[in-house]
Amino acid sequence: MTIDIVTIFPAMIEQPLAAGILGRAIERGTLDVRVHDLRDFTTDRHRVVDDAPYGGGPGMVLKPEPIFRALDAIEAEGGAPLSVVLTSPQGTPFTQEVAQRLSREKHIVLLCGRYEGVDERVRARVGEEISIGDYVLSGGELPALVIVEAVARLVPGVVGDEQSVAEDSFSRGLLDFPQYTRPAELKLRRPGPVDRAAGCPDDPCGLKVPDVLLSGNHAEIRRWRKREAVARTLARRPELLTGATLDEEEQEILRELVAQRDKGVEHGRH
Ligand code: J9Q
Repeated sequence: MTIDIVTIFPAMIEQPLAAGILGRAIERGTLDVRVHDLRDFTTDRHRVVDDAPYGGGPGMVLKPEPIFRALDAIEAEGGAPLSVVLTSPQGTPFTQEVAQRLSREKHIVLLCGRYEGVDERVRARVGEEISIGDYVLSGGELPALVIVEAVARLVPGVVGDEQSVAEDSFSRGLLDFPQYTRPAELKLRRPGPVDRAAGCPDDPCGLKVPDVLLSGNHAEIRRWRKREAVARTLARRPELLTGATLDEEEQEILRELVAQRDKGVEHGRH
């Protein structure tokens, strides 16, 4: 897959992409990411990419011509018409489903917007506008990196273990179950603030790994993990359960947990 990124801050994109799983995929050639400095597509001596908004007001707006020239140059290299994605707060929410759809494209172009805005006429060349969430940022560079990472992970060969990508709990619409590693018991002198959350009767400080995970009983471990994943999703992100794909066992667990919760509500607990 080829991803072109158009930005006024190429260094913000290049450095993070060189590290980790994406860096290796790029080295191997599984993924081709090309970063374009919008200033290289200006024609004036001062390489100006923005200007004051017509109608007045604060801030600067990205000028249209350098963007059109950059997109024309990228299109000329590739030959085929471009799928241009603009990162902006006005965009449709970025979800795993959107990442899956984009990962099936051979070539996408990410255009990094600015907080102050992009000349509206650029949208004639934009196929879709994507927001990664509702918060204020100065520019679309970090959103573009988020999109690249989420999309690239779904491209065959980028992540080592295809199986784990396909089975990822979030792809199924569930939060993950709790994970532990050694040691089986943490011997801390002073219980920390995190400890209250765990609160098992035999382990009030939550510093012991649940016995079931040490039992070697793989059927029971699988059941425990399902219950934890469903319970966490119900408690923290109940709206995810509407679109989740649950197997029979998970549906049964969910019915149990909901019945238990509703019984609690009836008795005045919340
Ligand atoms: C360009 N806040 O925020 C969330 N998704 C995209 C953005 C964004 C922003 C400012 C400029 C993109």
